[in-house]
Amino acid sequence: MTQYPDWLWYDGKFVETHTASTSVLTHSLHYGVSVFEGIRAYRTELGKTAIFRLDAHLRRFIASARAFRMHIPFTLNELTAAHVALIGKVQLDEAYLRPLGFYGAEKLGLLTKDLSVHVMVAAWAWAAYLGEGAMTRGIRVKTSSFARPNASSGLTRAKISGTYANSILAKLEATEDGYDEALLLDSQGYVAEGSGENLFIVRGGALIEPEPACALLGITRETVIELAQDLGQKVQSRRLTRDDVYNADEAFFTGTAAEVVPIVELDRRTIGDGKCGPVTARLQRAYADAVRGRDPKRAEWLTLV
Ligand code: PPE
Repeated sequence: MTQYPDWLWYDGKFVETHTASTSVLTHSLHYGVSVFEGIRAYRTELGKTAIFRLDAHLRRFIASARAFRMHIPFTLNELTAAHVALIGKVQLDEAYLRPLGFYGAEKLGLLTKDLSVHVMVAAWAWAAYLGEGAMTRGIRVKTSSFARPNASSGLTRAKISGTYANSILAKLEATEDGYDEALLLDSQGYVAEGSGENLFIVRGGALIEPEPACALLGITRETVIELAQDLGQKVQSRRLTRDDVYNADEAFFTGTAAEVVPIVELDRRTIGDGKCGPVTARLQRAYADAVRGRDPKRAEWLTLV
């Protein structure tokens, strides 16, 4: 079980975690419309903890809500201050932060008008998302029988809890079949993303991402693209099929929780030589340097606590 710290931030105040609760008639619990983010804070070389790309995450949080016409009753500045203060309150120097915006319990029924909106932020230590050793050894992935919902059946950029019913089905299927993670295709059969990560492949020296038509626009993805370009790496975005991944020289997943994780097998096909490849390793190092304050060019990505 996760050991959550004693305090979280709830509607503008610090509240003791064991008393922070909501009604079973909470609207978001019934219909899955709540917005959330996953953010990491790292101990940096500067001797202080820093939250990585907090501004980008909070802007996506507000945009996810806005797309559902949910009004978050706190400003970007107030949310920023809440995240910074929470890290201090729980006294963690490395943490995963989870803001959640959700509708209250005034009434059920699909119309979300006149419902209150609540925001909570929790922080806890969340180590190796895809298991110990995933970063170095790499992971085994299975193509999911569940497709990622396409752009005509909902909102694909919004980070909404309900969308994760699809991710959970894919993750359950892959892990129960003995794999570490699932790869979801779009409804036409092209590669979309992992259950909680974006995908990249390396082929003939080029870094290629699947055209993100129905995937979440990951902030780690965007970070890795910028870092790759800094290193003089060519980056392309195009439609990818499963066999593009099978026959790639390297493949990896990116995500806030997962970070940069090599994929060494898809559907029992070994990718490259079955080890973390050199481009992946270089980007893992560049990412670690950025989040830990060792890359002066990227200081603007850090919110010091
Ligand atoms: N796709 C999906 C479906 C996704 O959930 C994530 C993040 C990403 C891509 C990568 O996005 P970004 O973190 O902005 O680079 N998944 C979050 C939730 C994980 C969870 O299990 O909960 C995360 O990594 O924090």
